[in-house]
Amino acid sequence: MSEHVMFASGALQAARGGPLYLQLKRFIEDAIRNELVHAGDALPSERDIAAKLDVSRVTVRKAVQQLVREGVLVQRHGSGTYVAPQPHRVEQSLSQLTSFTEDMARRGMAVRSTWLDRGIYHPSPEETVILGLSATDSVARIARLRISGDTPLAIERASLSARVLPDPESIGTSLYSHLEKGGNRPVRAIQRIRAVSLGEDDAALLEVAAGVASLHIERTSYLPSGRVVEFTRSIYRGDTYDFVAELRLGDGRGR
Ligand code: 16G
Repeated sequence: MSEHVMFASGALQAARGGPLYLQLKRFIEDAIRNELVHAGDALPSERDIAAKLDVSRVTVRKAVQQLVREGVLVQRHGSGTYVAPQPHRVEQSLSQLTSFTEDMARRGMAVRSTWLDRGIYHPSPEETVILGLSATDSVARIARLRISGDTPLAIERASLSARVLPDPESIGTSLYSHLEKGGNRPVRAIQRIRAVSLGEDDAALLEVAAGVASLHIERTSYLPSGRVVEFTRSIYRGDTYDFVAELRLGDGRGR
């Protein structure tokens, strides 16, 4: 790939802004995203990249090392640096209330979960307030690592009133289909999304480096009666998920 247009001189200009090594890092990420280079392709040598782009070898090394840490590139001893297999990106609509299982089924992707926890607990003050529990109520907590194929995509930690989910052991693969059977499937939800960098434990579960960017999502789901049925905190891998919202021109235009 040493003759690859990706590293034509002046190419870095398109990725302007921030320290040079971060510009180069972004530039390589964009090239992978735009399929200018593919999984398994070898990167030119550090010296070639530095010469072509007119940057120092230290800059190239820093960018490459960071991408190796994030799993975007792999280094094979003695043979060079390659583009790592890229996870399949998943799009989730922000206007439909769907479950993880349904999202994946729509894309024909196989899904499985590893249970991290499931049981009945004494609720935290936060769970009591959000789920509208009374002093004597218990809470059902389920925590799962959600996996598609071989790729862990998300960690989901859900709390529900134990009245709604008295036996967390009985959930099969889908929480929502289990709730549906009992007439408790949510019909509406509020979702709050923010960026976080992954702590060590969550990063290990998601098989990425600690500190990489991910999406923290809180979903509060409601029954037709207006009662909260589920409060879930999820961590989605930033490199595998796109959340897509359809926007329409609103009434507040020009006000
Ligand atoms: C989604 C929901 C989660 C819900 C789960 C049920 C987000 C961010 N989260 O992953 O709140 O508990 O679906 O999925 O979308 P399941 O029915 O496959 O267990």
